[in-house]
Amino acid sequence: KKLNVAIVGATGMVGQSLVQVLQERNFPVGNLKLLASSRSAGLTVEVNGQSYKIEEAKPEAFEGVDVAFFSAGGDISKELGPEAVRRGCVVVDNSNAFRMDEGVPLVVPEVNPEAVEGHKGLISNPNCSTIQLVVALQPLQKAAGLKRVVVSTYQAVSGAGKEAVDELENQSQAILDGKTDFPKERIPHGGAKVGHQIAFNVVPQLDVFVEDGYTKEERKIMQETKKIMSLPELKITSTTVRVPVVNGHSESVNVELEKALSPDEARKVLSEAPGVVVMDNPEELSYPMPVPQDGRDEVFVGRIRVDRSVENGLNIWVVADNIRKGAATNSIQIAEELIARGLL
Ligand code: 2RA
Repeated sequence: KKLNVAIVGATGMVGQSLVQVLQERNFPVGNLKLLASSRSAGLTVEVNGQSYKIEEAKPEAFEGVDVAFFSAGGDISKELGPEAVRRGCVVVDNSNAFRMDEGVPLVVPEVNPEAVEGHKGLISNPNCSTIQLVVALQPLQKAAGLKRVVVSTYQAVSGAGKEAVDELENQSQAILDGKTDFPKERIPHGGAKVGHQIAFNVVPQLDVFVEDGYTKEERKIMQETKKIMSLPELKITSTTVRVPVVNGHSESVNVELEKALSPDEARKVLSEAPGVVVMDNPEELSYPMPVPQDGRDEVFVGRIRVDRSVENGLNIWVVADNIRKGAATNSIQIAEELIARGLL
């Protein structure tokens, strides 16, 4: 059966990737509506040589739509998500508006596909840095039980949107041209009083500070991981860092396990896990990196080694395309899961 699909936030990086991934995966699209703010309405966007006209995102736009992918920020999701659901549409929301709400499934299909069963019209797509983390943690949890997780991220500027990508490129060029005065508006977050240079730099702040010295991004990783993995008591801490990479988030993940798991055993369970590619051959300098893994849908894991400072400790390195697996692809996989279960 063909489904009528809407994409809210169609002009953004995730919105454009959604159009592309729908095509690549042969998602059964009947009518495709691309929605955005009134500012963009009337514009056309090109994806793979095909052009689409943008319509204004407003409640009536969801009449007759079966599934809507939202990626236009939390405020739009809060305003229009319930309007879409009221009109019989299933919403897969990429914002953080509803992720921690009880009754709203937060889904990574490789980890908790069954969570879609309880949905009431709205399903949340987790934060990009959480998605790649849980895809890599789940096989370790199943094999040996997680006792504690320490994650440090190296996040690309595409996570902060197209303007942040432009800013990194413009700053880099300006610096190479010997300039010292250039815009610093998007990092650590748009709207911050002070912006930081991201070109040739590293910024240990993503999003705003929330409590106890943590940032919102760090809190998302910790809270969302517990919800998706159904491990409310999991000991987990995180530090999130923006790096001058265009696309692809990397994570250094230290785990303490309940039972011993050798690096070889970890490689085996990870390579058998859905959505994971193990890339771990130090002799050939083979490990995941954001540049070669750009454009891929899998989560790549490498640098698997023992952490001898604790009992049953392992270090792993996890890389994924944050726009695809971290947002667009995961959202579409959620809809595919709904279809497979007869829920859409
Ligand atoms: C980022 N996770 O990378 C955030 C939002 N996608 O900036």
